[in-house]
Amino acid sequence: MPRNSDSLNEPKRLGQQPGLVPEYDIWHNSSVRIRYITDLQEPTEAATSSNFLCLAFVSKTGQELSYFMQEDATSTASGALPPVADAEETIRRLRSENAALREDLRKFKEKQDLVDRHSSWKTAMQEGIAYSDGHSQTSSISAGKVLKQLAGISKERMKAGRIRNSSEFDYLPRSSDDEAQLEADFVRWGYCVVKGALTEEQIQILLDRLLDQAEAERHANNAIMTSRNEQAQLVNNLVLKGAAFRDLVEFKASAAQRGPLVDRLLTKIMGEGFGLGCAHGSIVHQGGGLQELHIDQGLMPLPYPQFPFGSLIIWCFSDFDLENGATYVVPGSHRTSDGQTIFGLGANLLELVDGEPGLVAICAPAGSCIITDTRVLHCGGRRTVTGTRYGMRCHYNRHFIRALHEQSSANLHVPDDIYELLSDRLKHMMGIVHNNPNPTGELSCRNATED
Ligand SMILES: O=C(O)CCC(=O)C(=O)O
Ligand SMILES: [Fe+2]
Repeated sequence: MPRNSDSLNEPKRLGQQPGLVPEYDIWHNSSVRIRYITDLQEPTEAATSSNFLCLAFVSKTGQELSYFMQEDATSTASGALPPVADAEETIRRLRSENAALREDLRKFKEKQDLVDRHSSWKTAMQEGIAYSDGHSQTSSISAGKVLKQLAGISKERMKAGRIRNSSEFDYLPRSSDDEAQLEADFVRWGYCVVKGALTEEQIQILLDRLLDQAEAERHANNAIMTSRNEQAQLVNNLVLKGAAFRDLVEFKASAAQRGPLVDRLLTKIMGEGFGLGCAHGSIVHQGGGLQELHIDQGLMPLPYPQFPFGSLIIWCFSDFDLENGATYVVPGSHRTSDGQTIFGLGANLLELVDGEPGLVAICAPAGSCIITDTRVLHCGGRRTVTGTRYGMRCHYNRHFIRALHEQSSANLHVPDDIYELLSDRLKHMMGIVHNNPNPTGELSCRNATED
């Protein structure tokens, strides 16, 4: 679950540049070069201003002309930007980066083919240890490289009006309280929507606490703003921030009337004793919320087994739909009917995004709980109307997996007064249970025998 991915991946709008495209965004990641190794041809036009390179691309069908501005790679987000050398040189550089990425992908594919061929012991032994790249935390075979295919796509599709509401597809999950239906939806589409998971009163209690906490964090100058211009705020580590959140995290019916049902479904997904990855409040104002498409088990090296490592659930305190800022999802991108995980080195993710039903906005009325498979492609969607989308996102992991991001350290720094308030189950979920408060330390018989 990428934290702060809004701020990392969202384009930075730097204002108007006369003589170039009338309005443009600049990606901080490498969407330009990625884009033309996937569905677009090489750049057909180029123009430079003092700071930016503008590239024009024609899609394979020849129908769409898209413009991208690329910030000079050596520039910083703030302060003066150095001039781009010239268009030809930059295109040459992009071409060579493109070639390197193609080579990367070719190697990945080769590796995948090797796995598919059930390589012999001889080849496996010759290849040596290749479970990671030996230095980075996520390894060279992490999901990140595969996901680069999709850089910029959520924004592009959103801007082009190509994302439809899930309610337009009669076969996609609707909010339901029928447990068998919820299971079927989850298996088929990689998510399901629990109807009336929270009563109106329960929403009010959670929302009041969230708003109060969020405002106080802004006043204390330690608010986490995840979209530019303060269009979204993330209130992290909610287990430390209120009894209502703690009760919700452990599915008490007093906090969420259908909490026990959600708990049962999650136990079927991850087995008993699953842990808490993180628990966040998500506040999305108009213009905020957009993330890059991703999966929520991306730190796990590939290839994946036939089950998800966890589940991200979203308690909706407001209505979710395309305009209100719904979660975008590619339904069915998590697995095939015979149980194989789709996400992998050779996967053509763009084909899934462009397929049927493709990328859709999950419609979920306030009070619903969206439960997702960590393998399904999805991202936060932009709220385009006035007002605010409120929700709480909780990520749960299988028992043996460590908590994510700041939660993993927050779990270890629980103030004593809060620790006293935590139930046994919460302590277990957070990985801070004292199963042996008096562990045996270093022992020796030597002194005893000498005496
Ligand atoms: O807030 C949302 O709609 C989705 C957020 C998400 O995907 C994430 O934080 O991993
Ligand atoms: Fe996510």
